[in-house]
Amino acid sequence: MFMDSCSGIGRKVRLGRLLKGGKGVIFAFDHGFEHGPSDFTQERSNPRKVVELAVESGMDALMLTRGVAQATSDLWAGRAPLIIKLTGKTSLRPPDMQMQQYRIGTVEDAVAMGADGVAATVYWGAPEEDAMAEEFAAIVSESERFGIPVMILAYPRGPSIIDRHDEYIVKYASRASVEVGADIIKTHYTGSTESFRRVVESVPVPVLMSGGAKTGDPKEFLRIVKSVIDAGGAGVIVGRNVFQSQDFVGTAKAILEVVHRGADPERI
Ligand code: FBP
Repeated sequence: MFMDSCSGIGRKVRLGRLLKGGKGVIFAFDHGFEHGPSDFTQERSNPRKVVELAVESGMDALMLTRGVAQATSDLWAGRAPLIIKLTGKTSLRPPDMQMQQYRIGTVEDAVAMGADGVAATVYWGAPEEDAMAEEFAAIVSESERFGIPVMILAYPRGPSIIDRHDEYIVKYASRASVEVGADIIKTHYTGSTESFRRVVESVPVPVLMSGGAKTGDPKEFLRIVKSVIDAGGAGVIVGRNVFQSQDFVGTAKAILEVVHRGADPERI
């Protein structure tokens, strides 16, 4: 028997904190950077209010940018594991530059802050795919030194991507994500339990669904979450469907029930 490397052990320990029992509901909250004020009501415009609600509702982990993590550390430290999003882009950029994410943080700073994971987006299919995949591979290499898992936001997007939710496209993006070293995949729902199961089964790492824009009917979102779990998915990484809900804590707790206890959305 060979002993595992220190960083291999660190990666397993941290992964276990993010996905308890292999499942998780991770609160995505990088929208202040990615989308800007249009995503928030005035009442929820201050990130401290939102982070406090996310922690209070028992989210398994928070995905934040470095600056928001620093400004809210008194709220999450010791209460919820942290993932630092290391890439981003604002919606203020010109339309022809919307398909490129760039670096906004380092693995070293994330580790210094006590993070259990780092994350970065790759728009598979974008003209700038090469730069993002190269950046992602560099993050994976940096993470090796620190034993911290790397999550990919695997988003098919580009002139040849007609349907971002198409099974073949999501499967390809997921496989490409494994090829560049992702430990956890966050990607789009493919529309049915059967098709999402085929995506999950095609890769050797946990796959979580990306939340997406808020659904009109909150029950509908819970049904999709249930479908992801039934498909063998490891959970969801959700932002707007929770922080744009009037009942933030109730919505978050309902999602947690479905993911961790397999609750029936019709009975919640
Ligand atoms: P949502 O659940 O709100 O979709 O959050 C997930 C997320 O990936 C965020 O991390 C990110 O800011 C946003 O979606 C990006 O969405 P889009 O690429 O559609 O603008």
